[in-house]
Amino acid sequence: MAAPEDPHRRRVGLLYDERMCRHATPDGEIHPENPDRIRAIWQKLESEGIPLRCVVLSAKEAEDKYIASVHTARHIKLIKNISSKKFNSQRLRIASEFNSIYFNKGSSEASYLAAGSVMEVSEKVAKGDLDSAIAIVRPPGHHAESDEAMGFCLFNNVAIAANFLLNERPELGIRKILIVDWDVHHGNGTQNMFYNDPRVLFFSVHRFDFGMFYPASGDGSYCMIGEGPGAGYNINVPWEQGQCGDADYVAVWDHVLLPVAESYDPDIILISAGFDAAVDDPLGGCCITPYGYSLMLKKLMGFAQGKIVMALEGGYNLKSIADSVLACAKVLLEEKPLVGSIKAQPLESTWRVIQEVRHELKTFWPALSVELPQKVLVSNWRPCSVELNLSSSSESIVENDGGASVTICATNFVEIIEPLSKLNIDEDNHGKAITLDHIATDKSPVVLSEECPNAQALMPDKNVDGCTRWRSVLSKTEVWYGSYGSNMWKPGFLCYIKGGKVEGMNEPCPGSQDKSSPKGVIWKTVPHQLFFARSLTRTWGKGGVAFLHPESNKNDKAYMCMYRITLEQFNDVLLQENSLHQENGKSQGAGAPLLDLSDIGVVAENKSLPLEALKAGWYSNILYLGEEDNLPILTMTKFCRYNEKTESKSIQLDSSLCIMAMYHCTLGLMLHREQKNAS
Ligand code: X5A
Ligand code: ZN
Repeated sequence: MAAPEDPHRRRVGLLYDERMCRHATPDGEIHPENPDRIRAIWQKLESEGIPLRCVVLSAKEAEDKYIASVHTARHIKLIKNISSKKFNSQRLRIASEFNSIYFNKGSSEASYLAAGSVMEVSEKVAKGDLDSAIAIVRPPGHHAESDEAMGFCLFNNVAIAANFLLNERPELGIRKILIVDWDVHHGNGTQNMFYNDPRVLFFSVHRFDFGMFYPASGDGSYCMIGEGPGAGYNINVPWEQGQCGDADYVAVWDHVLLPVAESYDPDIILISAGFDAAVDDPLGGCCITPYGYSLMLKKLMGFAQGKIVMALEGGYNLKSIADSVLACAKVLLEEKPLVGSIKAQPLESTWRVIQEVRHELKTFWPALSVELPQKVLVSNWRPCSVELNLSSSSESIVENDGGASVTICATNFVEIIEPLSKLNIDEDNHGKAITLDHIATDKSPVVLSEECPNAQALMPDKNVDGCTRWRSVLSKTEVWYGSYGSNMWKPGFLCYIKGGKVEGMNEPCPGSQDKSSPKGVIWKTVPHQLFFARSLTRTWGKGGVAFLHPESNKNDKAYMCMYRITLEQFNDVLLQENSLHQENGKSQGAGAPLLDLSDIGVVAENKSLPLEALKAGWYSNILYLGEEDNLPILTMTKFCRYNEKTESKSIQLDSSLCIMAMYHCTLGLMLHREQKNAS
């Protein structure tokens, strides 16, 4: 006999409808976003007896007038008609005009059902007929823009439901909606639809990889905070890399999302619940466990009186998504307390991202302006290790970095090697420092300072007054120092300003004489190629040494972090980068600056300025990379010539260095630190 109905039992809505499986690739091609996704979830829930404990609902098609609150008439017309006979011959071509979209005869119906289903459960939760709900829908929605299908998404299901509650059901008292988008991809569509609207707080945590991860635009950056009345009501947490897992997400919940939710005090929470950040997902490269998802969900149940709607977005590993949704269903049912534990610590980059986001939004959300305790920041992170695989197949870069590895195809590879093999190091002292011998064996490592006879000459340290004078003049001019390679990593770069050493450095840097912090930090791409040589440096020990190709090329792209510092500090960085500081106890940069005020005009005009005095250094060539806030962007690289003909003495690059360069460009990781860890 069935137990009497427990009056305290949570009423959890569960919506699934087989008709949403009819949206599929037209000729049965394999695709990650396929009908088995929702089938696998439903089967799993059934096998665990979940539907028996929930209120099971079936799907309803959304009405056009509600869809029209976020989509254009043109877009609605397209999705409505795309499955009809008269489009049979055009479907393929039309789909190909969109980014990552397919259509078939079932697409129209499935998209109307997905949108209508999320509306349906949202209304029931808003009313209080249900405590919470899970809508197991497809196609997903969060990439869909008002006039454009993209990223496997046709209608923006969650946005349609949010607008429906706000505009069509005012009597339900839903005035403020928190949308939490934990799909591994940025919810660009949803962001855009509510960018000016303070009634919807859109929060998305996603892989960004410095703009390289799908949908690969700047929209997912933490700078996108909303506009007009919506300013402060759009929050992006952009991961710098894959490998993020439970610890990283929970850190973001504790230090960004929950403090904001607390003061926003939403009336309902809609979760754009993609499960492609789950462990083993083929696209995401992250590693949230089912326990991690349950914790993230549990922590949200303290808001909006527990009114939570989960709408499926992405998630492409059938087992992972089924296990994750099951864990979430159990949380909503609140039958048993959570059991589990978080295995790892957050990544180092997670704290950097959290601090960036908090800094960006603290004027809107005072709870974010409290400084995070240093103890949390320094003790609570793990370094990550990177593994590189070279594939000779014709696949392109695999989107998934598998948590730690990247596969790069052989054709890309040639494209990288070819131009670099024509880049000639001048036949001076240490072109040999990056020839194949050293790269391949590391047998006779070259310690730069030993090869740098000018170092002594440069350090007369007689004229203390003269020194003080140029320093005081140059301290009044600011420039952007464009950092790449390991210097992009702020704690690493700060060693050149503040002094000291970070993990991976062989010996401490003296720092700049003026130790004040950079006045600004911005990320930017420049049309230059980044390349690597491997050797041994005094400062960094064994590992890859990054250089920027001195000539720009519009097809190249290198990620750089710009630090706003004084020209005096730039000179001190220049000295340290060329290992010319504090030789034999002498103080640095005495008589005259290496780069004076008048040189800035010269370098701006010629784009580059090789410094004779530093000829023997690794970074003797000053590059001008444009302007930001009317200040020049300067960096330093190796002095090399571009020569189509000469074969000898050109930079010898082996495959691992090319992959390092490409990997770095892609992910902005601190490669030589990893290398050191590995060796
Ligand atoms: C909903 C979702 C991913 C699109 C990836 C396209 N879309 N390469 O996860
Ligand atoms: Zn996704």
